[in-house]
Amino acid sequence: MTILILIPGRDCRDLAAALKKNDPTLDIRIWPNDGEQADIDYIISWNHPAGELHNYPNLKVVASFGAGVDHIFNDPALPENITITRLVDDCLARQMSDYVLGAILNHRLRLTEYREYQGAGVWSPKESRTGNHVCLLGLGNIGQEVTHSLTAQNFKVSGWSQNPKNIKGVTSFQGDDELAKAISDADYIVCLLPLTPQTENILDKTFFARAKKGAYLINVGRGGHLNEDDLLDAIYNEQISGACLDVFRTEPLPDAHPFWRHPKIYITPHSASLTNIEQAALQLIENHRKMQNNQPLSNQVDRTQGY
Ligand code: NDP
Ligand code: OXD
Repeated sequence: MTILILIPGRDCRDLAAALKKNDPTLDIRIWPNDGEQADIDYIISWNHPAGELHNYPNLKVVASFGAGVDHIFNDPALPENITITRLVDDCLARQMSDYVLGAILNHRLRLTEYREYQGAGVWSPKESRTGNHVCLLGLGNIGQEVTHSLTAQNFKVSGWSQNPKNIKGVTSFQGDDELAKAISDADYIVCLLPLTPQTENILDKTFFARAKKGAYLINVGRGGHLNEDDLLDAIYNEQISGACLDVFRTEPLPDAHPFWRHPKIYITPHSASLTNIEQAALQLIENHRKMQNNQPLSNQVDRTQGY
């Protein structure tokens, strides 16, 4: 009964220590120092190398070290008979609420514009933007928390998901047929979808053409949701007034990428909401215990839906 932390490129000693703090009896290994591979039945993964999971003949559970699981489904050799779980926690959702509110207010109050004026020594007051309608694509654990913080700030909020939702103060739209209606009147569009074959490239030229002229895009879902060239065209044509992007097709964003220096694109380094080690350790240990006791695991991912 051994846990393997399989997160390439990250120093995982803090996570191992947090897991141990909760259960000192655990055998925890950090990839690539995995020892006897047959011991390992529970893997904590973020971007594991494709095919790697087949090295562990007794693997039962792969736990994502984040809310998203697209990095796990990216592996074309994902073993069939394993359970996949993800992190669902209030801490992630609250950070994301702050980020989305901050991105909206930054645009609304023209704070980035004023920072540029400051650099040029320009004194030029302007009216704040008045747009007040936010549409959230994705009303899951994180999306719902974001709607609460926005309705509390008196934004008009609508949302789009697969299944109907009944969230106080939120107009809910469902399914592909209602996407155009969901976004047509929104001043701010926030993508908080999981990346799946159904949602890949959803933010493309057809989508932008259906949005309200001058809408502002906030993408905190995944880079694969966005057709980057279509966004650049939509901003150039003033169909979209600008974008705040936290996630990208290639991360880190390559040096020569046009987003780095675009005056209407604000970027952050996939930091909208970062996994809190202590919170994550609690959930991971709890699920590990459930696995040992043959109980159903929390926050299981539906493999047919991909999220
Ligand atoms: P959930 O699985 O809880 O929610 C996903 C939501 O998307 C649900 O409302 C679901 O609908 C909806 N959805 C999925 N597929 C479709 C579709 N084809 N059409 C319409 N709606 C769809 O995920 P979380 O809220 O926990 O996280 C969402 C995503 O946020 C993560 O997958 C990750 O990519 C991203 N994320 C980004 C972070 C960052 O720092 N940038 C941090 C954390 C997460 P329904 O409710 O009907 O099932
Ligand atoms: C996540 C993320 O999915 O940080 O948790 O992107």
